Amino acid sequence: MSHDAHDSHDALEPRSSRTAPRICPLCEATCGLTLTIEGTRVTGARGDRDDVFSRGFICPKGASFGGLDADPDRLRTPLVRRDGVLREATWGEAFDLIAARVPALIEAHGRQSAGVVLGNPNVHTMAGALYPPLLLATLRTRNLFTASTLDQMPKHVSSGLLFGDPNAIAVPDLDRTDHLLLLGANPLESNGSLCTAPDFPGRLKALRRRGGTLTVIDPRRTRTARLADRHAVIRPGTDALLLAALAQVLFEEKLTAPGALAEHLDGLDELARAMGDFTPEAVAGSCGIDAATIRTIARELAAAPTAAVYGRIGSCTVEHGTLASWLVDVLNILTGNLDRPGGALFPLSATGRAPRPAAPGKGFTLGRWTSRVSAHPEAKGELPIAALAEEIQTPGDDRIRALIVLAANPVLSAPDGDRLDRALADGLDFMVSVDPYLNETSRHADVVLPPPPPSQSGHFDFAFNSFAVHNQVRYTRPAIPLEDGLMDESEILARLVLAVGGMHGTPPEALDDLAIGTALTKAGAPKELTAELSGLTGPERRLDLMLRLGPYDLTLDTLLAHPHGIDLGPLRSRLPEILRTRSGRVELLPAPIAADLPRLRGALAQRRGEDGRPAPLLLVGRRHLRSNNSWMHNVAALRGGTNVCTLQIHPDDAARLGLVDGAMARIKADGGEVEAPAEITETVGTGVVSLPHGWGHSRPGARMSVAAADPGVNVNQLLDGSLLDPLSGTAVLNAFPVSVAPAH
Ligand SMILES: Nc1nc2c(c(=O)[nH]1)N[C@H]1C(S)=C(S)[C@@H](COP(=O)(O)OP(=O)(O)OC[C@H]3O[C@@H](n4cnc5c(=O)[nH]c(N)nc54)[C@H](O)[C@@H]3O)O[C@H]1N2
Ligand SMILES: Nc1nc2c(c(=O)[nH]1)N[C@H]1C(S)=C(S)[C@@H](COP(=O)(O)OP(=O)(O)OC[C@H]3O[C@@H](n4cnc5c(=O)[nH]c(N)nc54)[C@H](O)[C@@H]3O)O[C@H]1N2
Ligand code: SF4
Ligand SMILES: [Mo]
Repeated sequence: MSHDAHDSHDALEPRSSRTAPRICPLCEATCGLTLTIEGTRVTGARGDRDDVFSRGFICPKGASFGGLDADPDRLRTPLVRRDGVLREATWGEAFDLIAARVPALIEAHGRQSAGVVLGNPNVHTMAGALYPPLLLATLRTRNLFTASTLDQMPKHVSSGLLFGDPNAIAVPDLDRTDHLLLLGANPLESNGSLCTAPDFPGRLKALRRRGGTLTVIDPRRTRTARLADRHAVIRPGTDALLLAALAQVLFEEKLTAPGALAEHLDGLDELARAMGDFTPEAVAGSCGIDAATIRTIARELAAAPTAAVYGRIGSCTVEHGTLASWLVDVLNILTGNLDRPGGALFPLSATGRAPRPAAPGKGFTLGRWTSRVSAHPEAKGELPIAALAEEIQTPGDDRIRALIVLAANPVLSAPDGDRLDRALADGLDFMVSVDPYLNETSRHADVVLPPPPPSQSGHFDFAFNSFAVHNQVRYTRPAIPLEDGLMDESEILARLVLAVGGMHGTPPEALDDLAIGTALTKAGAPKELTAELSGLTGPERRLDLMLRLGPYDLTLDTLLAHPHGIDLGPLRSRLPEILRTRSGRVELLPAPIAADLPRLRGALAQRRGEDGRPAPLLLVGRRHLRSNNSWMHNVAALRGGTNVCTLQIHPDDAARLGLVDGAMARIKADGGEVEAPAEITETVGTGVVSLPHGWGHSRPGARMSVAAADPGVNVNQLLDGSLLDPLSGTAVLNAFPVSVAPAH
């Protein structure tokens, strides 16, 4: 399976080399790669032309797979803190210590004294999909914090409220739509998010080639904006106002046409009334987009044979993130584009829930409990990660004392890293990190458990297949056998669950058997199915079961027989089967949304410079193609060029502030201040500055030598963690006020 005879005639490769397929885990596009392997080393990576989904596409990150895989800074043994110092240890010593400490802390201080942090790479590994649910079921703590509250939680909340299922996320039908209205996303750098589409750039170009149109709403002139028919430069943080105005125009000009959706909708008249105040004229001053343009965008959306509205990071991690996410779907509904080909559809993944008869569900409830210190409401079982430090530092019962961090680096990725850094250093009795690197966060752990490099792990996209623009399924086994001394991440996480749950010493397979038993019972499937499962490992057996219980009647063996994947067809309509609201209908104006609209009306008053004083500069983020969040700055081949931590600023603002290109600028905001070189550019409008995230690799005790040589600064140090989208608990990472001056 790992030897791909098909490619072995490639004349460019030395005789001793072989190739193996590997789905790329480095972003949401999930491209199929063909790795070249010499001995036990990955010496090359190219796009797999036979991959049913990615058809040979690859980006510079995928092409650097070998460099990342072989990074000498990757940890190869567990680290255990003794006498205050992290030292290499055996796996046995590491798990013994966890088993000795965590259950005792929970016994003494109660379940809430254990906290869990889940980072982004969990959605890129099989282990990260299969074991965190078991960890949470074992610990039963309410102190769960994940990267979702730095990212897409607003979308989960709006989907939960509209459709009754926070995971029912409609994706734009990129390959068939006639019109794409894209807000706050830059897929030419990010390769797409909550819209899994290998070669997103190529798919956007194809949209234009077939006569379709692309409108981009972004405060920056991004590479994606440059590809568009229209780029509207929006004032950061005001997408919800713009989207509400688009809805208002549709109602006012009688352009709403929900079509087949109409029979599934509740609250259309109430929605029309709620949008009444948000006329283009009323929002234009706030958004910085004139009323005529707003009307044109609404009319084009209504007139397109099919269209999709799609919003991402820049519309989520802002003050009105949930309202903006809700309005994206509202517009898709009002124009009849939700759930129809060419519009925005709900994918059906091979391990997803098999379609079942439409029936009223339990609905989606927010705020079933609140955080201890600031009483933040939970969303989808999570508390805002911006509140993690205070939950560790504030004395009291239920203070977090033991922290389990899986694939997360919140010291850089969440607001106010300095405070979290202190909390992790001084406030915890015990901390575990599962991470390949000793970095800004894991350096505080008492035990660090390193997963093997990606070439030594199997790959299946449990998460991204359900956000993919085309239904398909692919599985790749480890391309290289697990090296002596390393432990598969699934086994690491299984052993961790057993150790913290007081079952240390139980074989990890027992946990997989338990998960299989539970899944069978839940599905009402016969226990005998267990004996039929194939697979070499627990995770493979669990995958096999999920495929068998899934909607396509597949098995692991079928997948193994198709190393380049199986095409499961274009996206199809899934309403009303997907609805799980109490009414069994799409609830267009849910109560929590209605209750948040007055806050949005309040924002109408905050016009730019209305009081005569210059408006503060607003900071927005940006991503670079050859980077990924906080952990890829250690790959030498991906560094440099435009992948740098600079403050982008418009020439007029730079002149007014006395900043010259390349000179250091000091940026201040509520949470602190940082210094970065100014990059004077017209790609940002006046009044807007941009700093990328994931930088700031200057803390002692980390072991990322390449990253540390050019550390950059942590943009999230500008935030004090108090600015949140209230419905979702998501941190405001974009569109917050800063002051900028030359650094002396
Ligand atoms: N200002 C600002 N801040 C942001 C954002 C922004 O746009 N602006 N974006 C936010 C978003 S969208 C996200 S998702 C978060 C991400 O936030 P995090 O998830 O906290 O950060 P990552 O940098 O993705 O790194 C996660 C950690 O996983 C480790 N890792 C890598 N591969 C593996 C693996 O295979 N297994 C394990 N166990 N660990 C692994 C890395 O070494 C790193 O320590 O950041 C957020 N922060
Ligand atoms: N190369 C690379 N790829 C990545 C990542 C990475 O770090 N690097 N991270 C991955 C992750 S975890 C995620 S979640 C995805 C994110 O994928 P995207 O959502 O495409 O993220 P960004 O590239 O940050 O694009 C966000 C855009 O929003 C704009 N923006 C900022 N504020 C506003 C606003 O108020 N309104 C509007 N309309 N726009 C605004 C910014 O200028 C920026 O162009 O990318 C993933 N892929
Ligand atoms: S686009 Fe994403 S999945 Fe594809 S090669 Fe690049 S990093 Fe990997
Ligand atoms: Mo993300």
